Amino acid sequence: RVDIPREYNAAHDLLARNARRAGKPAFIDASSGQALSYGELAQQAHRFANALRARGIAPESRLMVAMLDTPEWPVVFLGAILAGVVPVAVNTLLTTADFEFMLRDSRAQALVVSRPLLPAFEPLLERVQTLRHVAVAGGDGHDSLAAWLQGAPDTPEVAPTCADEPCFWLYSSGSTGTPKGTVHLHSHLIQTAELYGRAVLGIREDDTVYSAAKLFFAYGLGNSLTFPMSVGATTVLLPSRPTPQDVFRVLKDFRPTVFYGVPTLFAGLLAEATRPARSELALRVCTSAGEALPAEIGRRWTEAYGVEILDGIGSTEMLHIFLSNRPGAVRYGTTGRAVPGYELRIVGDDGRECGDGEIGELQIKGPSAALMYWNNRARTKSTFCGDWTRSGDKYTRDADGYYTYGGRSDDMLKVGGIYVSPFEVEGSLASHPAVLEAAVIGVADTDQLVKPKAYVVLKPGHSASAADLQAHVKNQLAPYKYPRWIEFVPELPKTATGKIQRFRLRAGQQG
Ligand code: 3SK
Repeated sequence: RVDIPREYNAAHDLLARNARRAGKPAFIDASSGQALSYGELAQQAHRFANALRARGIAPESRLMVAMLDTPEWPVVFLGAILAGVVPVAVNTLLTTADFEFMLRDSRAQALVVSRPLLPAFEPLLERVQTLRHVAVAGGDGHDSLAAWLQGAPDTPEVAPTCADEPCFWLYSSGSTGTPKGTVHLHSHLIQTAELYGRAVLGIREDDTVYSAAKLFFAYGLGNSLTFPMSVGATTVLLPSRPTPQDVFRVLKDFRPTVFYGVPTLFAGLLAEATRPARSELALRVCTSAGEALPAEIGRRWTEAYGVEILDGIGSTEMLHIFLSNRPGAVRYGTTGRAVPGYELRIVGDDGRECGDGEIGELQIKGPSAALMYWNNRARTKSTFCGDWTRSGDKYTRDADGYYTYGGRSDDMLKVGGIYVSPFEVEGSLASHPAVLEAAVIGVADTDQLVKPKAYVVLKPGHSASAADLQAHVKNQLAPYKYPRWIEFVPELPKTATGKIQRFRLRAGQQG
């Protein structure tokens, strides 16, 4: 556990650690090649903090950050924290309906939105009355982020925050499709940097890092911002969706030493017809999280590129990885061992702690557990149980302390490392005029990676093709949520009380 003083501001700490590196690139935009130095980052973050003060956006109020990964993202995030304002970073892949929920739930007074994302927010600007200020990143008018920054002094003033007070929020996907505002404290960022970034990953000042997971994910936030800033390393950011070709381009052109991926992406990279040679890359270590890394993908990557993938698991609630493989001690097919500083236990359905080899729910105790879910007392109480946080993931542990993933305790799916609620996809399918009812489960593809599959019952006398239904879902929900396969069935398996038995659909897939 890292000792943190009572009076502590997370952004001030991360910037102060780099005061002597003013000329060193902190963030590089891979699309333009433009770099923001540590000196410029500090100056612009203070400008942003002063711009918030000038607009009367008071400490403890919320600011929504809906931004693509560019060097302006850390300017806004850190600047808000310097001013004591609480940034709420949101998934940019979501829909207007999702953003409306999160704006109303967080009661954010201000929003910084990247220009390409503005159309999704435009219908909300008048409708959500609590939203008073909007700055457009990448815009050029008086409401642009550039204008906010230009009009504010860079006088360094740091809000007198405490280590134990709310610092930022991330929205965690809810099992019903309603996201949960997960409130993190000022002390949490540096805890994850010390416990995982430094002690497991061995992040160093001379590293250049690139994360395919975006900054709005807890995984991406640690990977691209906290860990590199904690030691003065350099981060490469890619604003667009990382296709395998883009990722190889970044790995070749910017030669990161640390690459943080997710299993679906490693599979996609290995499937590329033309891949760079090992000598063209400068990797020393890779990480994977989001969903369990199939052993075969790990082995093939190490064979091709001579570096290990450290498979691990974290959560939005714990902020980063608490269980991970370590360099030199990787066992593919497992998620590794507890990250020192975190305690893990496996609890059976009867509430008793499991022994080695017994399956149960993984629970975590550690210094970066979120304070609560905003506006959601019931889920806060069922997830944060005293010192222990419930993961909802099933695991077994072997005699050497290595943990192996055994599925979810609920029906949630992880698709490309992002949670998808089957209920939300079912709801979208059921809103199609031809659909009577639908059930969604996760099915492994040829790389052993889980994707949504829907079983659909059509209304008598109606017809619809799989493509029609897929297009319908894509239209309503974030694009990664659509069912990759649709099977039309005469009826769904149900209990006597009418509850869908997804476990029977899953069993049908296995057998
Ligand atoms: O999905 C994960 O394993 C993860 C890792 C780090 C931080 C956050 C998450 C959800």
